[in-house]
Amino acid sequence: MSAQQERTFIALKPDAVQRNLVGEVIRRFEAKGFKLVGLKLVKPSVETAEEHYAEHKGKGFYKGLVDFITSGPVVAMVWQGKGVVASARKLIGATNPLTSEPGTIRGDLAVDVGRNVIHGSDSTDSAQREISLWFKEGEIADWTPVSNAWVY
Ligand code: RTP
Ligand code: MG
Repeated sequence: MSAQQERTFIALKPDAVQRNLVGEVIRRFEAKGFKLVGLKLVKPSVETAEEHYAEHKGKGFYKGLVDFITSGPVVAMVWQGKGVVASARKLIGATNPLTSEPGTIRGDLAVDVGRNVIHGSDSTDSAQREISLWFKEGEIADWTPVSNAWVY
């Protein structure tokens, strides 16, 4: 796999959909230079949400988190590009939007830790796990830009 083929899983949470922030967030990823290779609107099942956030099982916020993420449609996406996993986390900002830097998605667009607009995989291993949890193989389409010469 070349560096440019690294992939991450991004989900716009139900608050992002309700607040009409879908275009704004996608714009930031496109403008950065990453490539959209998977995209769908889904209302997650409790099973998917629980598996997605399995690392947080047993924590005080777990049930509220699963309830929130299953409360309405989310925009599930796969983005591809060099260093996309770590870079997406930087674009997204810290978990608590009150401490996320201005200029980040959460820093610019959110206030509450339980309504922080977006999820991004925290490692390449998590990305692989989450992409296969949310997407079937045929739902991801790599494509070749007419020219990448001004990004890479
Ligand atoms: P995410 O997984 O959603 O991308 O967020 P993250 O990596 O920045 O943060 P993580 O520690 O994985 O937490 C997952 C989500 O749980 C909610 N949370 N609430 N009340 C709390 O103290 C608390 N801590 C975490 C947040 O919505 C967070 O995005
Ligand atoms: Mg996380």
